[in-house]
Formats: sequence, C-alpha cells, structure tokens
Amino acid sequence: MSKPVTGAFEKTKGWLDWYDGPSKPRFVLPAGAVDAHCHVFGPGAEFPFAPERKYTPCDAGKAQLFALRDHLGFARNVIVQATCHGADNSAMADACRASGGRARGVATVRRNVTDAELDALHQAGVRGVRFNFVKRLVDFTPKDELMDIAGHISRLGWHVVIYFEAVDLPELWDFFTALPTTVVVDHMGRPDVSKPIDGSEFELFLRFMREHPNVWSKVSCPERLSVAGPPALNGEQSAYRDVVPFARKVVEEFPDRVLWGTDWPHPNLKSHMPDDGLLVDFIPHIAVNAELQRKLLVDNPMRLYWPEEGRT
Ligand code: 0GY
Repeated sequence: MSKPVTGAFEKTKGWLDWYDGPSKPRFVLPAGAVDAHCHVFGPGAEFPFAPERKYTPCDAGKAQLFALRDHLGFARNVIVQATCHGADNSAMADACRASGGRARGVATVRRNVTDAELDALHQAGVRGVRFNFVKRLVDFTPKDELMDIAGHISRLGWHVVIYFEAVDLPELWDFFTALPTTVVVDHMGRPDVSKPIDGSEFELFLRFMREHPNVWSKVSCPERLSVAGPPALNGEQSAYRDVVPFARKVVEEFPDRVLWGTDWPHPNLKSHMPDDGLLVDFIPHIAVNAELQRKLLVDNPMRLYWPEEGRT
C-alpha cells in the first residue's frame, strides 16, 4: 500500500529504517484500542539523543507516530521512553502533551529525580517508569537505586515496566518480586520461541505471573522474538507463527493483565523491518475472540493508563 498520510511517513536518514508504507490491517481494531508500546525518536535536532546511548536511530517523531496510530485504527498510544534518549524524557513527554490526551508515557528516571520533576512528568501524562536489564541496551544500574525509584514513584500510583531476557529471570526474580508497584513485563520477558512452550524457561515466566497478581505482560514484538520471520521471508501465510502459541497462552491465562503494542519504530531490528499493518493482523491469532481482544486492546490499557475514565 502507498503511504497513507502524505508527508507524515517521509523517511529520515539513519541506519534504522522503519517501514514507511504500512498496509491497512485486515483486522479491525475494537473502538478505543490502545497501542500500549511504542516510542518516539527525536527528532534529534530538537530532542538530542543521549550521549550514553547504545544505538543512534533515525528520527521518528510524534507526527509520524500519530499518523501511524490513525492509519492502523488505534485511538491512543502509550509512549515508552527509549534507551537512545537515556533519562531525558523531553521527546516522549512532548509527544504526550501534544496528543490532546490520547497518549500516556513511561519514563526513565534516575535516583536523584525530584518530586517536582516527577510531578511535571505526571502532568505531561507519564504513568510509569521503565527498568531495562537488556545488557546490549543499557549500562548496569544497581538494584538498590532502582528500588529507591520504585518507592519514589509509587506515591503517584505509577507502575514499573521491566525489560529483560528470559535467561536472566532467575537472577532478577527476587528483585522483581519485591517491587511494590504493578509490574509490566515487556514482550513476555523475551522467550526463546525455538524452545518448547512447556519448557522450564517459559514455565518460569508463567509462574512469575501466576504467583504475582501485580505482574502484567505485553504480548508484543513477535517480529523481535520470531525465528520463522514474516511471510515475506519464509513464504508462509501466518506472520511470526512461531510466537503465536507463547503469546496466546499468556493472553488466555491472564486475560486481564495483558497489553499489546506495535513497538514502532522498532529499534535495533536489523534482519527486517515489520509492516505494522501485518503486526496488527497478528492480534486475532493470539486473542482469538472479541472479548479477549477488547480486554487486551481497550480495557486493560485503559485501566492502567487512563484509570480516571473508570473502565473496569
Ligand atoms: C523495544 C526493544 C528494544 C529497544 C528498546 O528502549 C529501547 O531502546 O526498548 C530492543 O532493542 O530490543 O521494546 O523497543
């Protein structure tokens, strides 16, 4: 399909080249659907990338994100601070402010963040902080510093988003289970989908959710987790089909604690850039009826990010 919004999908220079011609999804999203995991990158001239970043993306700003939202049929976004912006939340907060109430945010903060800074982020629409344990993305932060932050933000009713690799869950277990807030896991804790779904690694993740009702999961990023790849690479009809059983299991066992997001503009994907329309078409494979789809895409994200609207 050609560009849905003239100009809004124009590419900028850089090695990270997000897909600028997303197809119109065949799956019609329920009214009020929330893309609960996406990012903004810069634009770098206005919002410089962090000196400590591990990658330098191309620009992918709020206008492009909002155009994608409208093209795919989402009503709202949750914009997650990307590591390339470090703890400078300006681009993310600016996008939230500019959204007319249709975007909320997840920030990265340091231990020395002040109450006034947190209040300003809350005012902009931030409702959580992200702790990243993926070693290729961030330098190590001591756990006592993160625990201080978790204590600090809980007064605002915020939650903690955690991003880690499946092999690291045993080591991180005690820290995660001590967090005093709602905890949202990015991308199901990155399971190795070439391993059995009933193997010990994914079982540990399921146990984490079973034993801790404050733990939620994003069932996002099939394009990151898949070994099979998209249809264009392997000639199959169903995109990222090897991720389906894992995501479907989480959606069906924990229907009230799952979220979904595009992950646009897909940082660090090198083998292929996904068609975001195709990603939306993945949803009915993992949430197989209207009730599960409504919980995943509307009820759950609304409860977490727009609780004042009173959706149960
Ligand atoms: C994601 C995944 C990645 C990157 C980041 O903040 C980030 O830089 O989250 C990744 O490289 O796996 O969720 O966007």
